Amino acid sequence: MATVYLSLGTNLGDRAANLEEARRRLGPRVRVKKVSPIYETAPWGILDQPDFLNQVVEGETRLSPFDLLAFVKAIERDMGRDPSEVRYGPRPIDIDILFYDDLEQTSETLTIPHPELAERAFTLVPLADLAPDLYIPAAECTVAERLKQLDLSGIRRYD
Ligand code: PH2
Ligand code: MG
Ligand code: MG
Repeated sequence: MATVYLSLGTNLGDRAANLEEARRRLGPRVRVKKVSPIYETAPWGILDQPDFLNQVVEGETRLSPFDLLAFVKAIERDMGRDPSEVRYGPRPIDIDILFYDDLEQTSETLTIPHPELAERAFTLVPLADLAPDLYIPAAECTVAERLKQLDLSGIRRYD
C-alpha cells in the first residue's frame, strides 16, 4: 500500500458538491483516510476566473503512480472536465498527485512530488492540516516551514 496525498480543486458549478463527488469516486481505488478542511482560495495563475474551493486528502492505494494518474484523469473526465481547457483555467474538478510515499520521480507526464507544490499556498494550507512535517525536496524544508514563507491572503476557511 502506498500513502498518497491528493489535491482537489474546483471553481465551476456546485463546488462543494464537486469535491464530495470526487472524494466518492476516488473510493474504489484510493481509500481516503483523512480529509482536510475546505478552503476558498483566490485564483492563482490566471487571475480573472471564479474563486476555487481547495481540499487535500490522504489516501492509501495499491495503484502504481502512473495508474493512479490515469485513474484520477478518468474521474476528471467523467465529471465533465473539458480536455481542451486552458492551463490554469476554470474547471469543475482538478485532482493532482502531491506525494506518493516518499517517491521522487520526474517524467513528461508525471512529476512527484508535484512540481509547483512549494509555490501554491492554496495547496500547502490544507496539506499542512494533515501533514505539516512532510519534507518537500525542491524547497529543502517541510510543508509547515514553507508555508511561513508564503502570502496567505486570499485563502479562507470555507467549511
Ligand atoms: N488550480 C489551477 C490554477 N489556479 N488557483 C487556486 N486558487 N486553486 C486551484 O486549485 C487552482 C488555481 C490549475 O490547476
Ligand atoms: Mg491537474
Ligand atoms: Mg492543478
